Amino acid sequence: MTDKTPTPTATYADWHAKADKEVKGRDLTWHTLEGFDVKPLYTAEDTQGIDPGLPGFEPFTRGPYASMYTGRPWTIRQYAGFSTAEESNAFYRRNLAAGQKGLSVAFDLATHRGYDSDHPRVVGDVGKAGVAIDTVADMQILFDQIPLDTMSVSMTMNGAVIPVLAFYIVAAERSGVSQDKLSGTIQNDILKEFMVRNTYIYPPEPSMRIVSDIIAYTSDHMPRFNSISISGYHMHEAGATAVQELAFTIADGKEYAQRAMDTGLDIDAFAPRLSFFWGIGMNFFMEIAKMRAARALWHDVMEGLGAKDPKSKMLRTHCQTSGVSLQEQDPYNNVIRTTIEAMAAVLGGTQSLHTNALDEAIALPTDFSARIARNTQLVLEEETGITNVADPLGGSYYVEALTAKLVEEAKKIIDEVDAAGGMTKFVATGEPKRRIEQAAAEKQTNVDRGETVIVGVNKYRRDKEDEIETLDIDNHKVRQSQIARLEKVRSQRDEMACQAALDALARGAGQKEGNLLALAVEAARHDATLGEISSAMEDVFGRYDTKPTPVKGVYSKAYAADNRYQQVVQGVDAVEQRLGRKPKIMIAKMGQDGHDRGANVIASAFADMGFDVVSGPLFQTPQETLEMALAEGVDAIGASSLAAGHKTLIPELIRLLKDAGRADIKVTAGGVIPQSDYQFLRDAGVQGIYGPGSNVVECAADMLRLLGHNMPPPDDELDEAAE
Ligand code: MLC
Ligand code: 5AD
Repeated sequence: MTDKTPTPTATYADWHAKADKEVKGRDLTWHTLEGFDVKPLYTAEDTQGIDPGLPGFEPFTRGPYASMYTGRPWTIRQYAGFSTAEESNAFYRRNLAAGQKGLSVAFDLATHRGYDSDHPRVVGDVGKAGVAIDTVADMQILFDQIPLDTMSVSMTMNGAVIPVLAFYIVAAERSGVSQDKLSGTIQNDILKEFMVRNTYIYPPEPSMRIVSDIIAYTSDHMPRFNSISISGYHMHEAGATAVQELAFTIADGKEYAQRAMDTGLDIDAFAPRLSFFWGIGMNFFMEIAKMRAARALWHDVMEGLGAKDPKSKMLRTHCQTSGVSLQEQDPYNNVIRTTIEAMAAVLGGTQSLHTNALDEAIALPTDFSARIARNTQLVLEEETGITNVADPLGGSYYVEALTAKLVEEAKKIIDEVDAAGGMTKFVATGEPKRRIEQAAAEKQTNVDRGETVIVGVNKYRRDKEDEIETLDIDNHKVRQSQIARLEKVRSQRDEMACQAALDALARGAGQKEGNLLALAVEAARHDATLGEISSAMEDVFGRYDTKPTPVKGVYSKAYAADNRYQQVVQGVDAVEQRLGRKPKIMIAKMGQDGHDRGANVIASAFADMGFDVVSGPLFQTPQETLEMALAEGVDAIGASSLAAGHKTLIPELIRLLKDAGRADIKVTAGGVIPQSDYQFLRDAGVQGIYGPGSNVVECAADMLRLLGHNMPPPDDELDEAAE
């Protein structure tokens, strides 16, 4: 045996020399998107002076609970909601019977943005990307036969957070469960909405008051309820690096805590019920380290704010595997990706987890895809033994060194935010959004150029894809049934009492006194609708709008030496010569879908390639898109849709263009669009459809062809033709 024992005296330098020889001097450093130079080996030298402590003890780097999963596994909490309350309720109950442990409600975009289902702006959105909720009656149906005193329920709601939480409280009350018994979480994280998710309603200041009012109300009346889910997930999905996600999210948390303290609350009265939410992508160890770094950072921030209770300094989190990491092409690969991401979340010590379904890039989950997603967690929990040791990666040289590095880099940004006067002010400068968009564009160029490999997309691509079954929702039917229930509720309520409660809410909003949630609970008891409660506040606060500002220069820099890119640039030049002006395209976002990463990437890239690009604002109606397109004199409109409104909104736009005598304006569609809808859209007049994984340069080449330019096919097609 002894002759096989490695010499304990070998040093890092010895190893380096040996490895160098093996790879003939090739540099093995990995340059991550965070700007880290990850070495090919980590040793005890890299963790000198680092002591991560123990799980359940400050600073909680190794986990919030001492026993972690050895005592209780994480909560399997699948985010879901679609169509009507009846259908979503049935889906929840099927899932709970099959092993899911907690609920998590996805609301439709009409609900998010504070509109009742009968509002003309939301015709394409009702019931599509989540469940439609207009009244307490809907909420009662949503939780029918689900015991709200024992089931923890997360609700992803930020814009219309006041009416939704009020409805939940009143629905529980009507089922005999008082609010002090309710356990769960309301997302209530508005700052990241202004940065990335875009389902805000009111301007930042009144929105921040709403957050504080909810924290105050729940700390008074709902001791088991988490008042907020401070979310990095959406930054991650928008393309943020791990450092950005960490720093901006922890800084958001600090801002909320500060604001709540400013209203006179004691930090230890509310901080134990602040919770977090991370996105978990494919950079396996980075994601694990990110979760550990977050706990250490939050501990320090809360201590800095004067927290005494260890629970106030203990970061608890939900995680969701990454949606953008999943692909339309070869979709069964998504099961593998999700499994790996789920493992990272678990090894990072999450308290609650959603695993995405394999059809993520195409549509909402079916029963089939939801089952596999859920089973991914059940298998991890029950078959692998991962739960039998708390923080099994603690002490790994690499993980500990990465954790420390992430803490160090995130702290720099948090200091910068502090210097700018806190996150509300920093968000208002547009700087975090700009940095995230910059990172997203860089990430996309890496993928387009094949430096970041995505199996089945930019490498090992199949010639022909299998069709998979997807969920389709009959949006008209859902809307009709919602409208019928709205009418019934309105006709049966005590109108005078309802109006009086709404007036009191509006007064509370105007006078900056009274708790808005308490006032809304009263209105909900009198069956005021979600739209009515929202507009009572909107009348005072106003509705907030932002203008998209796509970043410049990322593509032109990354592609400076790329032939195909240069061909497109020359094509754009040629079209410009012919027209006497640059070809002009509008990137349109119609409906209440606020996912703008794709639209921004396309706008940035097309502008870099020489197109004149008009970025339409979020939330347009087809009529507003038409008017803007005509006023701007565009040649084509690229409609970006990620929330399933495409079958309603895009054909409507094309019809309006025809009616206006401008059928010559080309319309293309991009985003999350199932293959099975392609023919429908083509029949409606859509001239190009670009799903996830589309190469942006090829999209531009196609656009030139649509504009009548004789664009050569890409090189790989030429290669194939030659074979
Ligand atoms: C846990 N407990 C333990 C323990 N582990 N007790 C002893 N030993 C252990 N090892 C106890 C806890 O103290 C707690 O009790 C109870 O068990 C539950 O544990 P938890 O850790 O609080 O888990 P959970 O209830 O699941 O809460 C997790 C959470 C919460 C704190 C992160 O905020 C949450 O569920 N968030 C989910 C957010 C979510 O689903 N968001 C979806 C977003 S989708 P007690 O009594 O102390 O409470 C989205 C997409 C989009 O945003 O954009 O639309
Ligand atoms: N049901 C299930 N998952 C959903 N997601 C969004 N809406 C729903 C829904 N109604 C998931 C997707 C998406 C992320 C934001 O949340 O994974 O990428």
